Amino acid sequence: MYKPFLEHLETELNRRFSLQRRPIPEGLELRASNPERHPATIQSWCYQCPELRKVRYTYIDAGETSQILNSVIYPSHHYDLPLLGVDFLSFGKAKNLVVMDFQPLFQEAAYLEKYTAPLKALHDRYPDLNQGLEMKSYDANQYFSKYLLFAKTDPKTVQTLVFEAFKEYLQLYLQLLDDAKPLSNSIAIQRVRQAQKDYDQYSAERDPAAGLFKGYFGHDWAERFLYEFLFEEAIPLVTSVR
Ligand code: BLA
Repeated sequence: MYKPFLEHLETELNRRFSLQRRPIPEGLELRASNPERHPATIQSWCYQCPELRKVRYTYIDAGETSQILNSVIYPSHHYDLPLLGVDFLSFGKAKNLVVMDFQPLFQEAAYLEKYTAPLKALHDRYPDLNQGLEMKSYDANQYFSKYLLFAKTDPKTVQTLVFEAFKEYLQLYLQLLDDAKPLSNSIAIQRVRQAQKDYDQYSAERDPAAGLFKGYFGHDWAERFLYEFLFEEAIPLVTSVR
């Protein structure tokens, strides 16, 4: 379902950057579930280059049951740009959830104006992908912009409209990155570093995928995947004292 998206992302990134592999901790790069229970594989890729500190994407293939593409681009700490967040999920034919945003590191008006206002025109061209859905796990006012794509849709729309929107959002994001001037002030750089770290902590604690990872791949693997790969700067909360 989302393989063409993954291929497009890979092609565009490789066209613009000289990406180097960024190591994925042992055992987390590829994993298969117990095929007798619910067959699924999860595979991840991770890269870096001078402009991008961490580019990661993950594909879950559970055949007809679920197809998921999740990706986050973290720019270098020298750029205060939003992160690019992508979460495309299909469960059977019936449930297709697509989310994509320039995820702001800060919520100050001037920052939002600078980095998310350019998205508005694009956003407004995809009314069918902006359904004003309510978020249950996340707070829409933290690390999300007003111009995200957030929709429940059908497989046909995924292959057409969502794919178009994905390409355009990615293109605009890479354009913003091209135009960005690196920060030189060490306090400003430190602030970006902290904000990216806070994003990891926030996301690890709220990720609605945790249950899905546990169901397919087991509790221990799921915890490692969340805290050692997806959101490696997050510190696990102590959830039980024995
Ligand atoms: C929702 N994302 C979800 C859900 C799952 C995932 C299982 C719940 C779907 C449901 O409602 O049944 C899946 N999340 C994943 C996977 C990974 C992950 C597979 O991190 C990692 C491999 N989520 C993101 C990013 C964005 C994002 C980068 O990881 C930003 C675009 C958004 N996901 C997002 C939102 C929801 C969601 C807004 C809806 C949750 C809500 O209602 O609060």
